[in-house]
Amino acid sequence: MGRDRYRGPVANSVETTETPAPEPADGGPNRSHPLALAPVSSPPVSVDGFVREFLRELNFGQGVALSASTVNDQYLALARTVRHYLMARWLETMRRQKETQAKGVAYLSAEYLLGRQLGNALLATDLTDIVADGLAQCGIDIADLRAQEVEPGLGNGGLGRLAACFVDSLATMSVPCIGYGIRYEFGIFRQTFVDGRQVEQPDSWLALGAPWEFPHPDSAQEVSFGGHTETYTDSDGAERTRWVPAWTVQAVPYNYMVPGYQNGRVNTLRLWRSVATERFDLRIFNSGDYEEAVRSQTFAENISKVLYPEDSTPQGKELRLQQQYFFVAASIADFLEDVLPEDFDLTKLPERIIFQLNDTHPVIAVPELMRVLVDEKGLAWDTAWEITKGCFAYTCHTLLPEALEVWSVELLGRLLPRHLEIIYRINEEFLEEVRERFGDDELRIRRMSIIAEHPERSVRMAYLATVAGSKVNGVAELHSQLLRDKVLPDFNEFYPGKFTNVTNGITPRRFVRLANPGLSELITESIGVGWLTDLERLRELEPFAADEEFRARFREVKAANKRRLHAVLTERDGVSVSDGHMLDVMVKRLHEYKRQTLKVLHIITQYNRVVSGEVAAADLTPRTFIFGAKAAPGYKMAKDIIHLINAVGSTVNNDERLEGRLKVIFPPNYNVTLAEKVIPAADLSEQISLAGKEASGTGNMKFALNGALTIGTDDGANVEIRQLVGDENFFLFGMLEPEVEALQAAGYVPSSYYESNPELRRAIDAIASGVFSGGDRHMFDSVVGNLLQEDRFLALADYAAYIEAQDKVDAAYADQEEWTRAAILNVARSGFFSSDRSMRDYIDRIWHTPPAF
Ligand code: 26V
Repeated sequence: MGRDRYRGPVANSVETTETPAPEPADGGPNRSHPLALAPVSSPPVSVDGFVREFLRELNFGQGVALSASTVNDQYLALARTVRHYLMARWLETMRRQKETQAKGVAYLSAEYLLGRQLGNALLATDLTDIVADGLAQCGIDIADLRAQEVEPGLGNGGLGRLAACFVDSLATMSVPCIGYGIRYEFGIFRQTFVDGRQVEQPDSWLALGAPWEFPHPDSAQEVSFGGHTETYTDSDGAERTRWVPAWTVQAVPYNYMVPGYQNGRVNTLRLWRSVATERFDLRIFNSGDYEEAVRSQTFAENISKVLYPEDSTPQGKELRLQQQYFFVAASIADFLEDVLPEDFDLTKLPERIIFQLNDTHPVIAVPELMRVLVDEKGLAWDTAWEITKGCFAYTCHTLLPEALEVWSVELLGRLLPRHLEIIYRINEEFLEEVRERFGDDELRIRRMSIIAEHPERSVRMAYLATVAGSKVNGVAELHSQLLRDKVLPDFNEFYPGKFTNVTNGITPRRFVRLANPGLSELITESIGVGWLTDLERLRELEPFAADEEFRARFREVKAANKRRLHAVLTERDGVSVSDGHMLDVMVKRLHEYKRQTLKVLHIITQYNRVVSGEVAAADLTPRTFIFGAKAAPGYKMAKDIIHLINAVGSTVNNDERLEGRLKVIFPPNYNVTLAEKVIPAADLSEQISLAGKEASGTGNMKFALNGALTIGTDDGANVEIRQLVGDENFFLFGMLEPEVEALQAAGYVPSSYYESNPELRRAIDAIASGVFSGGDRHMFDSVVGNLLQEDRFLALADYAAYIEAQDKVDAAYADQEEWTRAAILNVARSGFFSSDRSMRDYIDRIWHTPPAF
């Protein structure tokens, strides 16, 4: 399959080219040709040099003259030109990695929410100004080309964006990393609203061209499914097992550059696409059954067709398990066969690689590595298990019990029969160890078994990951503690030292430097360069909080960011951001535990205060509320809440009694691109999940680093944000996690809060009486009924505290000098939340992968 690789000298300095090797006798490519050995050169770094390269790409790559080119032609040509500037670094990174075989990370993630690539590539190469100048000479505004890029939305939310931040940080810190994942043809759906209700459209992110990817169909891996297993005796007389699969697909790798920030390193993200195997197809084609052959092709290509848009409730869908196995099997084979040298001693594998499991989605990699080592490489089970345990670590991203993945034994056995056998054996040996330690404590055995018996026999993927992983981490202090104490306490007792915390982080390159150039410039002017790769240096901004002139400039940056957002939203959705308003923002997936309804109740409360005459409109702090949220297409309550938000918005926005002092904006299709415009403009960050439910949150960090103040519960990373920025610079409200538990244990009755709090009652009554639905009293029955009867996430119990905190926000905002001081301190004290720091924690405590060069 064209797998032969270049096997000539590895050095590619010009000196080695003085005595060129002779032409190969067979007339094949002369791989020792001096020009082939010379380092790939970057295009000249000058405006003229850039223009030449750009026009060459436009003419020869895109096949159009400048005068005839569309914006998309220009964007594609620009993207390809910019990637030329990264190419030499990429090839050099690969060459050195091959040479040194330094230990690296293989990040296994079903999702990467990358965001647009162009701006990041320009930043990494420090070419932004040259390119802008060169394009201007061609009569092109770089902003128009940036706007042309469709972001690859290959993730749902926090977990996918985290993966993207992590690979950025590893490249910037010169740590060897290969990110493995799936090249979905359709990423997260495009959200539109029809009469205020969410309607999903396919995300055709590839339709206009994909200039950042490098397909390598010749390096495809085969991935098999189904069939049965057989035992046989090998030539040494040993009893062995082989898997006889029923069908096979090809996994084609698509490589993406992951450039470090101006450090000469470019790591690789390798996403797999499924296509039908030639062999399989040909057999059927030759048998004359054309239709069946086409069907099988479609079937194979389905695997990487679409990202599952659920982000909390696993549906146990067969295609999803196929996706999971597809990408990890391809990745492990790729690593063992194509990345490692041929003669590699597999017992040394843990010294060379750590496979990081991003949640349970890739956990089927554990039995897959065992299968490869035992069945294919012929290692003894115990040897293979020792290797496997040294090669995996597991990150858990949730606390919701319903989000913990399980796969029915029936499905797993049908799709991956050999893997099920391996899981059974791992479980058997694990439970044996548990028995040795605790005796025949059957209750404990049942609790800890990787195989659950009820409601149907199934495999608990989090348990499998915990047993196999060298470390298990949560994503914020509180989350990790709850993971140890509440979710996996038996395992914590059984494996002392295995559990650890790594608090999440975000990349300051994208979320400060690119998203907020105004603030970045102000920071650099004040504390100098260097903070972007050493974010704790933001501490040096602290004294500036007391400087009136600095505060004025900081406010001007915020105001400019609001104007920029206004321009974006006007162009995108035809809505305007009112001047002089506080910008109060809640952007995240729509989920009941995140409590968007609480935010809605606050808006309605303010509305009612004016409409009832209790508060004069003129006395309201002018606020614009911005929501951004996608609901999983099958999550009815989440979609009903979206409908409610839009309905409240249109009522509030059109009620003249408010004199324009409250405004609700809900731009559809919130994504990374929009986040980069919304977050820098925000004054107030809404982080109001029920305590104990949000594992970490990462939006919360982005807001703090961009100078918004947080109103939040004691949940996830909010806890650490508040500790760092100081109580006085954070609006804390709501029950603490133990109080939540106590209330639930005592029997929570939401209606009692409704009965006893007149303002809450009035807000809910307004929904129920049709104020926001043109008099229709039933439009929002589901939401109202749910709040009054169930309210699983205790929104009503936290309502009073929330409103009180919001009133404090209004009072605080009235003093702009004090507010600005607090905002500056939020920036100065949030350097901890750089994903560079997260990476350092993983490296020191879990991976042991030092920087390579
Ligand atoms: C979970 C599932 C469950 C099975 C069905 C499909 C599916 C797809 C994605 C996910 C991931 C949801 C988990 C997630 O995104 N967790 C978030 O991770 C963030 C990064 O650690 C963290 O900040 C958020 O608090 C956490 O909700």
